[in-house]
This record gives sequence, C-alpha cells and structure tokens, in this order.
Amino acid sequence: MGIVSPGFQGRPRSAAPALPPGQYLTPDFPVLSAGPTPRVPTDGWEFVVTAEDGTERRWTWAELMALPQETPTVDIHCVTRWSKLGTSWQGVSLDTLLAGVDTTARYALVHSYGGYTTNLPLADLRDGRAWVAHGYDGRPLAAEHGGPARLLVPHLYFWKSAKWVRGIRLLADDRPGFWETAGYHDYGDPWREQRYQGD
Ligand SMILES: Nc1nc2c(c(=O)[nH]1)N[C@H]1C(S)=C(S)[C@@H](COP(=O)(O)O)O[C@H]1N2
Ligand SMILES: [Mo]
Repeated sequence: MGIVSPGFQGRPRSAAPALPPGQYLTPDFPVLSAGPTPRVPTDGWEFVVTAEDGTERRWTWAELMALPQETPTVDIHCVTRWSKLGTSWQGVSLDTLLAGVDTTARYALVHSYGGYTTNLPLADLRDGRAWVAHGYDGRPLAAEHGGPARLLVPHLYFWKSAKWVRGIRLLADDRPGFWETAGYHDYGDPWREQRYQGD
C-alpha cells in the first residue's frame, strides 16, 4: 500500500512547509560575520537614509527609540543552509523610517559600521517586511548578532540583514554589496534557492 494515513506520519501533510529547499533547522543562533565585531556605542550612533539626490534623513539612538516599536516574530534562513524558526525581535519598521523620505529610487544599498554592504530592491524594505532591529528575545541585541542595531529582512537570505547597520543609500541603479560582489545572488530569495549568481 502506497498510502500512509496522516496519523502514522506525525505531522499532517496540510501543514505549510516551514523550511525553504536545502535548509536544515537549528535551535542555536550561529554567529556569521565576515570580520571582527565592531563595538558601536549608542552614544554617537546614527542611522542615515540618503536619497538619490543626496538628501539625508538622520536618526540618533534616542530618536530611533522614540519611534513606534514593533515586535516581529519571523523565520530566518542563512545561505550556509541553517534556518531558525520563530525568532523574536524588537525594532522599528522601515515603513516608519522611509515614510518621510521623498524618493523614486528602485534600489537600496545598506551600509554597516565596519564597512559591510548589501543591496536589495527598495520595495523589499517596505510593506512590513523589514526592520532596524535592536532587541532580540526581549533583550538588547548582542554585539555579535549586530547590536546595537541591525537590519532584519527575513524574507531574503540572512546575509541581506546587515548587522551594525549605519545607513541606507537609495539608488536609481542597482549596485552589488559585499557578498553580491563575491558571487552571491543579487536578490537572494530562499524559497527560490537563489544562493549564488545564476541560481
Ligand atoms: N555587517 C555585517 N552584517 C552581516 C554579516 C557580516 O559579516 N557583517 N554577515 C551576514 C550573514 S552571511 C549572515 S548569515 C547574518 C548572520 O547573522 P548572525 O551572526 O546574527 O547569525 O548576518 C549577515 N549580516
Ligand atoms: Mo550567511
């Protein structure tokens, strides 16, 4: 008999797939950094959005904390194949940060303290899909995970979630970041397994 009843299978087959193709589940929270962990004090910290015409919007740490805060619970997927489900964050939506920014740019290049960069379409930072996150699991975000604040864009592979985020440049033309220049996929959708250029 080729048919197995759901009762013998554990999970019912109707459950939505939680893991993108080629990923495995980890209960840990691995640390992946291309270089040393920069120590970024919140004194003097700022987050800058630079529009394509050079116009800047800046937020100090106190100003970021005074904005509406959200607590997204999301699944994260690293291109090195680990996924972690149901991670809980605190931060400010990019919708909030971009609300007062006048732009027709289609691309964004994200910059970090320490020099890391990553690119994505500006649309992917909108519609409740991206945050500047400063809390994890009810605590301030640890430095090795990008504290004091990191970008969180969980619908793309986790290399797009720049740790120690410092600013975002809005661009008319796409420009690759650190890993994208090294051969990683320009967009990085885990559900379409867009790991490397050509995927
Ligand atoms: N600034 C910076 N951000 C970064 C990285 C990095 O090396 N530097 N690594 C990226 C990669 S490849 C991954 S998988 C995640 C890892 O985040 P974690 O160390 O909190 O797990 O951060 C991303 N953001
Ligand atoms: Mo990664």
